[in-house]
Amino acid sequence: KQKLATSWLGRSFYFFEEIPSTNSYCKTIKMEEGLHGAAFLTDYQTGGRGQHKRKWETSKKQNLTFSLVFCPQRKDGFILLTLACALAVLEAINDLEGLQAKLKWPNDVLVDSKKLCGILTETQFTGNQLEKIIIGIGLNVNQSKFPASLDDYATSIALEKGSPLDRETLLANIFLKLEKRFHQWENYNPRLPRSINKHMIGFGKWTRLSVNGEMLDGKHKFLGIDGTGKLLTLDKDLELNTYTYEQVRVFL
Ligand code: BTX
Repeated sequence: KQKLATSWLGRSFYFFEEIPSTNSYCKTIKMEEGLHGAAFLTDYQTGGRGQHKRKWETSKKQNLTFSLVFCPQRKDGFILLTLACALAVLEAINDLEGLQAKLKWPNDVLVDSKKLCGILTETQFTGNQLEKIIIGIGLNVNQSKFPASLDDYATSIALEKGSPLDRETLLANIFLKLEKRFHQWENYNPRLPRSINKHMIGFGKWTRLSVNGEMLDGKHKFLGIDGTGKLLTLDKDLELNTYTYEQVRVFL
């Protein structure tokens, strides 16, 4: 088994056999010394949440379901941080032989167009002071069957690889990649958005977008994200456009 080689991330570690949602649990804890980078992992989540009140469903003892809490120096760029975490998960997956994962704007990791991992980032403020960022990660590792509603849409590492794998070793590698990408994010390192764009589905392609719920008729070339995590496009008139995460849906 691979040992945890991080210097701080995941060093505080909390395990729950069963819990409604690790993200919801993290909302209730008070940030203290030593909790920056703490991990909260469960083997069974009964009320897992996705974005916009969607559900995250995961089977017992087969996947990786956890949240990390951060108290960063940096108080902006949370979309970029979410993508940095998705990138770290992708890198750990692509270290496994025979797998080629891709990022899908804004927060998914896919293999063969099927969802392998979802990320839910939540921020908590006291007044206008950022108290913590909670990053919830659900990664399908050894699950071999999905509910009918997700069948065409979800996959797991084991299904893609054809064999199950050790979750602890994978988690240790994810934490290591996460620590490196977190430092890059916190230090505004330009390599981070470049690495994200390199793995982003549809990068450099003409694609359809909707902005503020309205479909744009002209095609836009999808240029990934800029250094702040905003989405960049080039339109037919060669205008460069930047959009925020909330404004845009990308249809690939
Ligand atoms: P999302 O809103 O992008 O994705 C949710 C959608 O994904 C669901 O509506 C469903 O269609 C599909 N889905 C549900 N479960 C799975 C699954 N196991 N595999 C693939 N697709 C699925 C993504 O939100 C963010 C998910 C974060 C989950 C983590 S788990 C730890 C933490 N705690 C918590 O409550 N949420 C986060």
